[in-house]
Amino acid sequence: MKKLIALVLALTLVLSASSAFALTIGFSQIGQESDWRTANTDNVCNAIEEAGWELVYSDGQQKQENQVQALRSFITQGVDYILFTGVVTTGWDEVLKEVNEAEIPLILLDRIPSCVDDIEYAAAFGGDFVEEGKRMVRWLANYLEKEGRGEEEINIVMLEGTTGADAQVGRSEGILAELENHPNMTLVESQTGNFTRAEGQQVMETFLNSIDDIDVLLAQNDDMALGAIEAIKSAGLKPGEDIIIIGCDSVKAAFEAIVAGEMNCTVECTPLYADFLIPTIEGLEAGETYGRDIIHPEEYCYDAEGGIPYTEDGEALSIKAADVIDERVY
Ligand code: GYE
Repeated sequence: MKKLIALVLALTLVLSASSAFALTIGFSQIGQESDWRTANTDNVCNAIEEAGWELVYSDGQQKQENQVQALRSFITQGVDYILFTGVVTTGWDEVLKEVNEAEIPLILLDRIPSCVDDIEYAAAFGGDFVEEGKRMVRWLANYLEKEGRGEEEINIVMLEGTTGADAQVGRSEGILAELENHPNMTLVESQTGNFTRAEGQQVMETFLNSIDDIDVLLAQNDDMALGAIEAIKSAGLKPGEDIIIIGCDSVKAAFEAIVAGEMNCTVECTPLYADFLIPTIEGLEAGETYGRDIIHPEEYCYDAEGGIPYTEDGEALSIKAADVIDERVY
């Protein structure tokens, strides 16, 4: 009997030593292109560590092949869960099927892959990118109306996100769809700025050099808008006055630009997924299921004065950025 107890004790020690953590979570992140991404990485990674789970983090550095490699290494390591957001929408079918075959629960967040209907996943959380694009144009139309410029011919330039990224595809779709309702608005030029400040600035410089009369900049994220602000200043123009600037994400730096009068609006896309993610993993551990719906967090729209409608029903009104800037942590 004593021998048996000793054996059980030894075995328990070996087992607990080999799994010091209750769970191991592999997180394949896209890269570090924007303030949004930094906030998202910090929020998710800190929450996993605070939950007492082991985090295996991989930064894909904007390369699909790096992310494919990371996913395969998560399978080899036998992690308990995989968190995944893909740099582009296409080309994930094979590797995500491998994840399914390995029976590792997959949680999709942020950018959803286009093969979503053909794979198994335990839960999915992402931005409503088409709606965000529509909000950018709805806010613009209602703002121009309020300024007495509702009938004016308006020239728009657009900075797009990383080509083929869910957030770029969706926001472009929403923006173009909503522009159809406003024949006085013309999209004169649109190019990618890869969701970064540096490229936002560069591309805006080329826009300013080649287009005479730019009324509005639609930037598919705030970082590109902030880069473009520098280009507009260098060209001797006043950002936020000579050119109306609308961004997306609602990061603190955009609120600061709005308060400084250099940016006009930012449509929210939250990077804070931890409050969904941690309870979901705990729920899955307890045997709960979450269905196939992609859950979109509730999001708002911020500007200098507040009070501008941006939803289809016209009921939600923009919030004054100065009123919330202190609460924004990213
Ligand atoms: O808007 C942008 C980031 O996928 C929603 O990626 C995300 C986007 C976000 O680089 O700033």
